[in-house]
Order: sequence, then structure tokens, then C-alpha cells
Amino acid sequence: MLRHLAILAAATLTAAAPVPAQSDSYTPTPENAAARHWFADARFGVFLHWGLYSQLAGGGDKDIAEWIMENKKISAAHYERLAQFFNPIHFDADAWVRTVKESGARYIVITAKHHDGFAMFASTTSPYNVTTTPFRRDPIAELAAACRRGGIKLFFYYSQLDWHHPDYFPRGRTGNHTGRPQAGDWERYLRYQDAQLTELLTRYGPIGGIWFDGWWDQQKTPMRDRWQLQRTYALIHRLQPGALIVNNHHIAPFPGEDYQAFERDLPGENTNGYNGSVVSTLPLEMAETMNGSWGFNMVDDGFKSPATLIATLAGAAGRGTNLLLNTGPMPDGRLQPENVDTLKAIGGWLRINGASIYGTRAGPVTPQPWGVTTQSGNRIFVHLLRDPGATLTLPVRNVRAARLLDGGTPVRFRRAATGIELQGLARPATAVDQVIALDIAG
Ligand code: H79
Repeated sequence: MLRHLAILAAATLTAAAPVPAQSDSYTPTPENAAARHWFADARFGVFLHWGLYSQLAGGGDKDIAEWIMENKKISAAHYERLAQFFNPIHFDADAWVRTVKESGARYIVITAKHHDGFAMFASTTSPYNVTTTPFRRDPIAELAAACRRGGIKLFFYYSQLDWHHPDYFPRGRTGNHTGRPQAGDWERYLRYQDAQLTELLTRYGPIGGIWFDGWWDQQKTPMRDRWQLQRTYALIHRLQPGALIVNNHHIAPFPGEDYQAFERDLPGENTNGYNGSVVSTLPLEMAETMNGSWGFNMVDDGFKSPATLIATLAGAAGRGTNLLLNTGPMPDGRLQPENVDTLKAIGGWLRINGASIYGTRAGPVTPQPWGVTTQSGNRIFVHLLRDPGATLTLPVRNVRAARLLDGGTPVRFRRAATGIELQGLARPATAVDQVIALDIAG
């Protein structure tokens, strides 16, 4: 039972070459700056939480999925048993990429390693990885190839927090019921992490970036600079200068991070108590679930409607923010059918209204009760997420033309003291997001 743990503890890990510490002032390389621009233009990605935990499907509890090891206090030795059954016979990376493309998303973030510590890729750092399961294949390699074929960028989620590795010690706020001996070599854990990141950055071709999580587990552990982020970030930027780094630590970005993530909140919102932090000037991204869960949960049918999620996508774009929309693939390797339907519905809306999302930045009007604005060059997009009434005054000058984006019907307007007044508006009650395109003088 303790096989993996024992091998892990004994293994001399191939440490990544030492990297000089990066200074506090971080200047992105030209490749990195271009990647940030690409990222902000993309505006929509799909998040995939898939791992050993997917097999337990939440265990019948709505609030549990990828956290089941922690929430049910499963020991590391018992949890390891899940690796003996992992065999997702219907996994088809090209099918995933087809669905992602149909949704209109431009990138994927997949869990390469979640908090349970299990590597979903072929790692030589430890046998605790997907190739020692009956499945034996490397789904990350297959997905990387499918993404390359499909023109989708692939990012890797990597949990700094680890509930399995014995050297993850001192323990943090979680992972204290795993039966691991109260001993471990923190520096060796960091070398293990850097070695796995090196694998992810050297074996799967050019990637979009690394999406870190779990930093907060050590937030209250009294050791200065425990994570040595600058060392890890410098390693990543050295191996792939264009790869973006983001860390879901729920506080203001550290030097070396290339965009800022918000978990289930738009920037500036704090509905869960995770996101009290400032909104930085970096590109922004909001990660959101389709039901209440990241990993597949068999009893959570609380699916957000396509309309709700399209409003979230537009609301994010109106705040200059990407939407990273999650689905938890099932233990057999297929995407959850209900989520596939939703993704296709979003894609249908984007095929008509994509110009108001892709390549845009936040528009000149701050978010309003009726909706948001986005802008791309000389076009401003007014997203009517709620009925504003028959007229709407906007502080926008030099408007040449106003039309519905879907169908091109002209919208009447007249100059007002503070800008323009749109007239004769009739937003259908069933509209998801009615978009009006304003052409302004260059
Ligand atoms: O991967 C998904 C989740 O499993 C992971 N992040 C998303 C993207 C996630 N982990 N935890 N959370 C989300 C919720 C965070 C809870 C926290 Fe705390 C509150 C972290 C710090 C305070 C409670 C107390 C949990 C750890 C300490």
C-alpha cells in the first residue's frame, strides 16, 4: 500500500539545473509580451479538472469532487488504490478539442497535477503518475498533440500544494489526515516540483503557460519565502519565454506572474471570500464552474444555463477579463454530456457575436446595471444583458452608426449633451445578450 510513498521518499530526484534568482523587477520578454496580448485577445478558455478523484465522482456529496481526499480524510496509502483502477477507455483527445473548438474557446487549462499529488502526465520523477495505471497512456501528451492539430493553446494547471508527497513538510492548512510521517525535506519537494515543471515545459512542445494553485496552503506557515517563487518562475521563463505564469493565490500578483486569476468572481468581486485582492494591470482571467464543482460530480445537477454563462463571458469581457469555464471530464474519459451541450450553445452565440468578445478590451462605459461595453479599434459593443428600457444614454462621442450585431438592423440614435442617446430599443425578453455595435470616428 505504501509502495508509491516509499519509492518517492527513497528516490533521488533528477533536480532541475539551478537557476539564478530573478530580481524583484520583472520585465517580460518580447515573446511573453506577445503571449499576453494573444491571451487577452482569446477571451475564452476551457478548464479541465481530471484526475484519480474523477473516479469517485464526489462520492454522493454535492460539494466534494477533487477535494475528496481531504474532505473525507482519506490516507495517502488508501487514495493510491485509485491509481490501480484508472482506465478511461473512452478518452479521445481529439474529441475534447473538437468540443472546445465548437464552444468558441481558444485555449485549454488542464490539471497536470492537482492537490492529490497524482501526475496525470508521464513523469519520471515518481511512479505516482498516470503511466503506472492500467491506462498506461499519457493523456497530456495526447491532448498536447490534439491541441496542436486543432490550433488550441494548452496550459497546465499545477498544484504547489501536495497531499501525497512525503517531503511536502511542514504540512500546511490542509493535507493533515493523510497518514504521512511528520517529517520531510522541503527543499527536496521543491526540487521535485521543479523537475515535474521541467518535464511539462520540455516534453509537450510550446505550451500556453502554467496555472499554479495551492500557494495559500502555506500562507500561515512561519517560514519566509517558503515557495521560492522567483526560482520556479525563472526556470519556467528560461525554458519557455513565451509561456505565461499565473498563480491562483488570491492576492496581488508577484513579480514573474504574467496574468492575474480570479476564482469564481469577476475582478473586484469577492463573493466567496477568496478574492479580496487588488485588480492589477496584468491581463485578467475569471475561472468559473458549470455546476458547483471543478472535478466531475455525479449528483450536482445545478448546471448554469448557457444564457447565464454567456452573460458571465460578456460581463468578463466588459471588465477586460477572460472567462476560463470549467468542466470535469468523467472517469471514462468523456466530457459530461450536459456540459458539452452548454459549450455548444455558447459556441453558437459566439459564432454570431464573437466580434464583440474576441480581440476586444473593456469598453469606455464602466459596467452598468443593464450590461457592459467592449471595444475593438473603432467599434464599441454595447452588451444589453438586461432590458435598459426604450432609450439608453451613453457617454460616447463621434458615433457614426449604430446597428444590432446580429442581423445588422440599424439602431436610431441622436446626439445628447453627454454623448448619444440610443432610441427605440426593444431588447427581446428571451435575448441572452443583445449586442449593439457602434462605429465611431477614428
Ligand atoms: O482547482 C480548483 C479547486 O480545487 C481549487 N482551485 C480551483 C481552481 C480550490 N481549492 N480550494 N479552493 C479552491 C477553495 C479555497 C479555500 C481556501 Fe482555504 C480558503 C484556501 C484558503 C482559504 C480552507 C482554508 C481551505 C484551505 C484553507
